[in-house]
Amino acid sequence: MLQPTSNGHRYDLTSPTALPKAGGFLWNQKMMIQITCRGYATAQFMQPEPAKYAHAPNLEAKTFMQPEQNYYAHHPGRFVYIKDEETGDIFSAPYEPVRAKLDKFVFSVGKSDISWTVEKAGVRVEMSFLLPTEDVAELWSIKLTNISDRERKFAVYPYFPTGYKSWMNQEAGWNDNVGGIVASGKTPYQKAEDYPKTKYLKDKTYFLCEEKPVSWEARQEAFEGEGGLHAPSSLNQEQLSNSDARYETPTSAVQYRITLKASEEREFRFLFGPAYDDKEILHMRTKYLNKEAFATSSKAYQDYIEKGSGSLKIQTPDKELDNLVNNWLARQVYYHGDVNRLTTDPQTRNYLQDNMGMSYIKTDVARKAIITAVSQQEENGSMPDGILLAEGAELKYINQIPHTDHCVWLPIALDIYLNETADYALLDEKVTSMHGDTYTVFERFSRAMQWLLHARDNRGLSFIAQGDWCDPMNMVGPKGVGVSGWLTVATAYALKLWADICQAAGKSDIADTYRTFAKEVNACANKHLWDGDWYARGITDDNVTFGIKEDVEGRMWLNPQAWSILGGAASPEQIEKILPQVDEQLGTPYGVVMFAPPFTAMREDVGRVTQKYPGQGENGSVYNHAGAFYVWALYTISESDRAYKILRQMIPGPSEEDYVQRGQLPVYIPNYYRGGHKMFPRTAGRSSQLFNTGTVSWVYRSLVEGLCGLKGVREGLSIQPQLPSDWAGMKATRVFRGAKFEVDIRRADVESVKVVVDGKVLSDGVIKEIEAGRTYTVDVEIART
Ligand code: CEZ
Repeated sequence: MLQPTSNGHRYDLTSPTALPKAGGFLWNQKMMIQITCRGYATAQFMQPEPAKYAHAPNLEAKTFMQPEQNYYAHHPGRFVYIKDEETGDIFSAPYEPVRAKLDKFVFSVGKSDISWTVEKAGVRVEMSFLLPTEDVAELWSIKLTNISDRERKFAVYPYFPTGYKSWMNQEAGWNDNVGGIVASGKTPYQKAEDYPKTKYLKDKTYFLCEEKPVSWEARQEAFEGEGGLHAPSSLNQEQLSNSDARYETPTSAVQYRITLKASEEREFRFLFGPAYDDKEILHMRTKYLNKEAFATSSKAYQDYIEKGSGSLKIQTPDKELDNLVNNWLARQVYYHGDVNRLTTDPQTRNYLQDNMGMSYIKTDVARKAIITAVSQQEENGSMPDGILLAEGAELKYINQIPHTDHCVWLPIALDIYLNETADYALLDEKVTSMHGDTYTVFERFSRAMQWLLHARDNRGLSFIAQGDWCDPMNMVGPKGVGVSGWLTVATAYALKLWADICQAAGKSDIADTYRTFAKEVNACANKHLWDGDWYARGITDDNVTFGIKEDVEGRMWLNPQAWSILGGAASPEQIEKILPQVDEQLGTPYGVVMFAPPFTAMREDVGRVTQKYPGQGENGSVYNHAGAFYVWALYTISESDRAYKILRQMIPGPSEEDYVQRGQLPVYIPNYYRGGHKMFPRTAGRSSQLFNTGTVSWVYRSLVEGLCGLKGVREGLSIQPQLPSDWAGMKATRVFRGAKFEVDIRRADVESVKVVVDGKVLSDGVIKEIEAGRTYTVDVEIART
């Protein structure tokens, strides 16, 4: 049903019904498209705010990318109907909308293209598409092959619905000038001052045909008739009716009539995308709509995706892990750092973490992001809720709600950047902020740490306001009194990291100061938040401690545990108590849940998180981002078996049963899998299908610096692998500071890690004076278990 092919470079799914929502995604810096095996698609492009060029046939709500989106017959998608002109039988590829039983179905997700091969009644349909590197458009090819042994006649109807464009103005029709169907609309607005913002938007959607069709349909109703999408009436006629849409729901369907001898094939090419006017459409046509341009674009897009292939390749006893790491994970990290989740105001914590991952992919992008972030630091040292990335961008959605954790992510992102580059000169760079003040990067970080220290109550615990990392935890501290247990221990972690950075930068006095602060904060956490076997999640405005033994719902939360390990609040004795509690209370077959048990009713002193569906999103799902923090925390205390187990649970498969339950292809890690496995076993483990998640930066880090133990330090590359105890060895290729390290890790009769580089034993396990361009052979021996 689901197989990796060509060394894990692709995944092939051979059923359209087993994992109906499974899909893949492609992106470039201007757009993103997610498409399911059955042909449903969600595409967005930036102008500069995210917009769509294919919609549902009804008025849609505008929102950020949401998990667990449902599909339905009229959902936007990319389809082709095929009619046998002799029998009148129809089916559609890839599967929707007809849902006919197919003789063969292969949905094949590649890194830089997505394709299908569908066979039915003696005809093979191959559909594939890719994106150009620079422009917003989809390059589609649809190929038919007669696989029967006689001549056949087919009518072929690509159907790319454009949907409801606007309640102010919409129309569509064939446009001979550009050679395709063009749907037009006007982005609706009401305030006169918004007119200039909408004036130059790309409000047209084009569906261009390389070869002129015999007929077309631009009006959704005319296309469907009484038959509906499963058997459109217009397909019963010899030709489509060439109807245009006049303030009616537009669509794009065209018809070809072809005769194919046995084994004969015929390929069609199309271009689908948004544009401002006919001139732009024509330009796109000339630039892309021919065989050569498709081939050139395909090569260019492959190169573009290749640039994000990351700094680690592994060969381990776990082939599925290898596939994810070697082919897919860096790609997902790259996506985050490359397009910032297609927003113009990414949440500050997301922006910093997405770029923390980018340090392993494109260090210059990460560097720039750190500067961009601190250039928006508030005058009091705090960080805003979102980072504005485009001219005229505004803080929207969740960024209008005050969260208090954003400063924490600064030293985390910087730490990784410095590990990878040793670019300590960054600290001395002067940055003038949008508010006009000028400080060095170093000073800005210190100011952010000071703000974190300041934003605490008289018990020394960190205020939560209307949220911390957990967005919907909005009612713990709206009065300005409630505190976050997680943020308190996270503050200590941030201070500790900052102290380490100060130390490495040669400022040991300052380092000592921040170390002392971290200790102080940890002492406060231990005094007020330790509940005997784990840390509480917070204390509300009304002084109620929650996330404790007495709580029936939301009893134990993962984040305070993970971060108390990271930040040093938890002593070895406390850690010994915490870990089995996490195993027992939060462990599930699909990973570790964010807290348990999930809430079944509103808790007004905790907030919106308790109103989410039990086991969904932050209400106790296997929220992989939180799981990833924990995995990294486990690696920092050499809990390699526990770390590996949880990391591994983030990847769907490899058993068929697990794939079906999660419903997702192992080509990315989703933001969550449903929790509540005791309450709702039927839905537990189900993937959110949302590939926007801070998880991947942490997972990548955990693999590079934890599992493989190939961590950058100021002087070079430190080597300290942490293999699961039942692995005899593994191989890794690590790209670091321009050099390549071929690492072979094996168990041997050694007490501690023994590192041999190009034949010489290293005394401290750190490879120093790295020469860019050189390939190092590294033999590592680790103790047997
Ligand atoms: O967003 C994520 C945020 O992007 O939720 C995380 C948070 O740390 C990330 O910064 C945990 O709360 O507001 C909400 O209820 C939602 O839960 C979203 O904001 C959530 C979405 O899953 C992202 O699409």
